[in-house]
Amino acid sequence: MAADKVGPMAPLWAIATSDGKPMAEPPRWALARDTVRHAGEAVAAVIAQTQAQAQDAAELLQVDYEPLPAVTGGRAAMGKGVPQLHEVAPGNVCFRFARGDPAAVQKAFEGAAHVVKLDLANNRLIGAAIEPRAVLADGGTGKLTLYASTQVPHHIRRTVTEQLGLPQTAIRLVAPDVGGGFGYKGKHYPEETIIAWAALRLRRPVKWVATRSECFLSDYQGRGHQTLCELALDAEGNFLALWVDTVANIGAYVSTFGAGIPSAIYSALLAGVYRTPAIAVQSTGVFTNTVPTDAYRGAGRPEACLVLERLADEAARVLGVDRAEIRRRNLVPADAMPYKTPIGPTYDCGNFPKVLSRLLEIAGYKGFASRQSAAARAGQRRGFGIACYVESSGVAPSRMAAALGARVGFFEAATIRVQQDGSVQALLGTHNHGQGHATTFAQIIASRLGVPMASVEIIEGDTDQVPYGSGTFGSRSIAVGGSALDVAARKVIEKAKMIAAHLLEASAGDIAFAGGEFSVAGTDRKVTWREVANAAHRPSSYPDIELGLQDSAVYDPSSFAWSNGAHACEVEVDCDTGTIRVDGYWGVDDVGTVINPMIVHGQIQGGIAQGLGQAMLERCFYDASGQLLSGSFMDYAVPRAKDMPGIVSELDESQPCTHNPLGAKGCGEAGAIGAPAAIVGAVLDALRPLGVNDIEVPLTPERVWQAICTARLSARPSSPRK
Ligand code: MCN
Repeated sequence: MAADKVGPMAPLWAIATSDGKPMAEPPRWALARDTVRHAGEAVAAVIAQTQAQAQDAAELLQVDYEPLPAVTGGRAAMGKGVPQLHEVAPGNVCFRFARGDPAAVQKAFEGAAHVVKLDLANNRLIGAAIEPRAVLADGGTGKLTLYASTQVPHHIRRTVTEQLGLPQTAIRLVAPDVGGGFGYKGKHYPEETIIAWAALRLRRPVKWVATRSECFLSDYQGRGHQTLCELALDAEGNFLALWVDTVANIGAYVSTFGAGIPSAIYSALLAGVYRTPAIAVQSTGVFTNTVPTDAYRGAGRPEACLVLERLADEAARVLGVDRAEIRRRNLVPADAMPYKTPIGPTYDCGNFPKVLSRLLEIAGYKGFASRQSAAARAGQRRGFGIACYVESSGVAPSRMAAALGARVGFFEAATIRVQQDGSVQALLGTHNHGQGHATTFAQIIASRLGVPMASVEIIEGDTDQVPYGSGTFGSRSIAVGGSALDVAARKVIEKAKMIAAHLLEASAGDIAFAGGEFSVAGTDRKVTWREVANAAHRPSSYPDIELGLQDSAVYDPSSFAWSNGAHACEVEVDCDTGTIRVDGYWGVDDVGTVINPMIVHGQIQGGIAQGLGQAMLERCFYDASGQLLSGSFMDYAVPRAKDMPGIVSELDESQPCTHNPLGAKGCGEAGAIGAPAAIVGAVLDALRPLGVNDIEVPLTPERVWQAICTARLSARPSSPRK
């Protein structure tokens, strides 16, 4: 590959550091050269006719490794005398990112009646989609078709062709059903380049499918923060200022969006739903001998939510105020919208107090105290947790993203092609991998064009068919892709009206369109959608109108779509074993106008399952030498059906997004954002009477049991022997 001058893997997001310097961007090759920096970094590719042959051949490879010292923890990697991963990154620092107003924060802290502090870990997670990653490159004798399990086909075509020194037109990238992605399949991987290069070299198809073990070792992981945070409050419990210092363990290299998540995306969310007048955050991206981290469902938002909600609970504890009440006091009121946060973004709409009130109502918060006492009388520990969140869905306004270092535009393109029989093909640059786009996008077309849903075909995931696209991540498909589709549909209707006007011998301005029929206003003269589509394809009678019926739109949002919500859960903790039973889970989510409630509920439920996994079960763990100890499902516990509570989920549609034509805000990550904080809050609430005020996530039975034992031991009267 070096001889063929295959280029390095370039990240698509480069953060400007707080001292104005570019972030450290050490070269990363598809196959390691000289130094291997994390377990799972590929050193060789073996190509054979069968998998068995390839495995036999791989076993013949002899790699002379000289073991080097490793560092795997984010904070540890910043210490003195630790191994340095890259010459270009002294102290293993990739970037130092700062945002907000530290002077205002300092002043507020000086005058505060109370300050609460926490040191919080946000556990590293492994994506674990049902199907592993796979790549197949075909057509080495002509144009290469690269089938890849990616969420971002156009971005991957661009990065692979850039590396191979080819024009983008030399590769057709097709991403069919990919078996789940959760963000980590939305990034560029070495195998995409290696397989494409090998197929071009060998002039025959080459295929690679990861084993589950390879997935554990080499799929990009998520989260991995360690955060010191402090909240200043006045005597009445009003938030005055927030200070956050996060170390983000970004792994051995900067992956595709790996630098943007713990900096630009995470920091923008630190106002949350609250009116905190002064906020300052610094986030340091640190290289370690672990697989790179990147977006994983929520990507920066669950991390911000956990910081804010844990601080809110801690403030309630210290001030002796009810946890719902302290939140109520500090929520941004609905009449303050549009609300400019002190950390940058402006929320266009949202009624946070209404959402929280409704949540507490459906979760029966008023009756919780008596449920808790009844449980205590029976020797059980019961707790209730609350988490409020905002989500910057609809990633991203290209101008904002560019200012924050993104190297790609995040706009979306949609094309609508009407066939002669009136059936419709819609091509979108988004990518469906479990979100139900074929249903919801068809609903949008059907409602706009008045055609049956069954006659609509949604085409995504093929760079030769779809003109451009940013793909699917950041809960962007409805807010950005759906909006592009809406704009394209309006253009198509305008053209169809001209054809209808011709057929009805009227002027286009007099044509009304409703229910799939075009009529001349004030008359009973009408033509159907099908007749217009047919006429558009019969080249005879209307010289002024371009034939055919299709149009395209490019939509670049002017802002994020600010989804928000409040989640609650009730748990019972078994103090003898440390096991947690989640007895109830409630969510009220504002995702703006809902296109398909069943899909939205499903998305929220899936997100909650992942949030529960983060809170209670999942822990990606490397030992000090850099070996991954959680390298299989025997060591890494994802939630199973029996772990899931029944979920009561309500949608509040009273606050449609004001700047996109659908009024829709994203929902794909909502559950994963609120659930960890709600569950951790509930468990700590259950254990506070025992003196347990903190447990590191995930709250595994062992950790919970140890925290209980430690609290009990320290609560014992001191020994008479002393
Ligand atoms: N929707 C709706 N009305 C709304 C909002 C959304 O009907 N107001 C519908 C949309 O039309 C779409 C679905 O809900 O069918 C999700 O839309 P959206 O919130 O825009 O999210 P995306 O489609 O962009 O999906 C991305 C999001 C992310 S970031 C991750 S990670 C994730 C997720 O979706 N990964 C998933 N959901 C997943 N679901 C499955 N099954 N598998 C994954 O890998």
